Amino acid sequence: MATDDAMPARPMPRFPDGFLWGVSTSAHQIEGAAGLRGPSVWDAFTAGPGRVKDGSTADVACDHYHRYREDVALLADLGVDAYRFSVSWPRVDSPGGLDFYDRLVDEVCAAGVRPVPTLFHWDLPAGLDWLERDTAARFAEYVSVVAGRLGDRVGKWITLNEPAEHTLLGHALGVHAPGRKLLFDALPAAHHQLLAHGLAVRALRAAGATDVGIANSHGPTWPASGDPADREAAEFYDLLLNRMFADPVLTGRYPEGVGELMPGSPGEVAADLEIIGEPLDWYGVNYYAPTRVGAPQGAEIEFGGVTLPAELPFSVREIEGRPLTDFGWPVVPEGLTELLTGFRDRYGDRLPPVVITENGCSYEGLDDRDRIAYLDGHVRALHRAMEAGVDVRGYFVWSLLDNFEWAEGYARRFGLVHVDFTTLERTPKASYGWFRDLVRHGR
Ligand code: IFM
Repeated sequence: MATDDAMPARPMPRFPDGFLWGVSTSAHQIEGAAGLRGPSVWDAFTAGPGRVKDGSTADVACDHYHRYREDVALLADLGVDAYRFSVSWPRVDSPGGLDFYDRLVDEVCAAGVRPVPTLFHWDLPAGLDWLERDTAARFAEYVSVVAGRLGDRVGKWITLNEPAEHTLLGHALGVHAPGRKLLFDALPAAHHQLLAHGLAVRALRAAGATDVGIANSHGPTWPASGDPADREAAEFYDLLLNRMFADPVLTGRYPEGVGELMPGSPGEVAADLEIIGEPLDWYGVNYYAPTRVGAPQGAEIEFGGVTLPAELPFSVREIEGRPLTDFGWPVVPEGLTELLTGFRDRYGDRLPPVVITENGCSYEGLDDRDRIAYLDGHVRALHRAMEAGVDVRGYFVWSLLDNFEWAEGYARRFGLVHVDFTTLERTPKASYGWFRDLVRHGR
């Protein structure tokens, strides 16, 4: 717990007019009402023994499906400009499923908040598989249906959330749905999601959308030492987490050596990259922490709740001397400045305006001063990147509500609002009040 003198006291720098302040959630993590939608890969995964640490499921979660009006009232009171939520593909595939998003979008708009839907946040309908190329085409069809229904009220769209995590955790390491442990054979799942992204951009534009982005997770990669073996391992990790997902989207090319590993002939991959590199109106960045990486150590490593196998060509090392969140993630606000200025330097004119689509931390308690200190530090770090010339247009806190934190179950609390998972009562935390003040001031 932070002490009082660790609490932010300095005035917050001013952000430009029109800067978008928001909060984020995702369907599977908050909606519940599992009986009113088809199953997703996450339902099947969660049913397996030992997959979710506290043995919980997302069947009820925050019961947002039934309590969305209460949650939108919390948004309105918070005073945010925008609300990022996700649309559940298995719900849209079920009778009456799209009606829910109709009601939600109406309610959000009536509260004076801009709805920002993400079209895929990991809850793939059961029976579909990102290892199959056809899933990308099916995604584009689903996107057209959603855009046709909500496009009269939704301006800003997000195609995918964090294809890197969905690939690495879900297909390579097996700790998220669908639970595959393919290591590098998971790469087709990455390519097909990226193709789905490009096809979705085209489908959204065909439906009249003019404000389309993606939410990719990124973080600086710090070599464990100046030793060439550590540097090489860190470069490899940077490729895996950052470049493999940013390069194709922003430049229409994979980093050297990666395209050859993707499914299809060189000509087919090149044709896919034309679609994947469809220019975006803005680029979403989810930032939590940097990663310190060294040469492999020939042993399994515990990292952020995940056991990394010994055969990986890198090892993740502790970042020393930093406070840790309850999840064990180091708190490094200046990593956000470094990331954004680094992206600007790496991608130059190809980087459209950036929106921070997620940033946040897991801490227990209602008097969550550690969360305030975390958010305060990161908002200032963001401002420093803007002063250094990076064009950043918005900042979304992850998350509005405590929710189902995937393989961690309900044990990790990221919300500005506490949820009692027995009574489902919502209670704003101290950080909610802090963010409300910031949003007012930032305007
Ligand atoms: O809860 C997740 C979210 O679904 C994706 N980004 C990271 C968050 C915290 O782990």
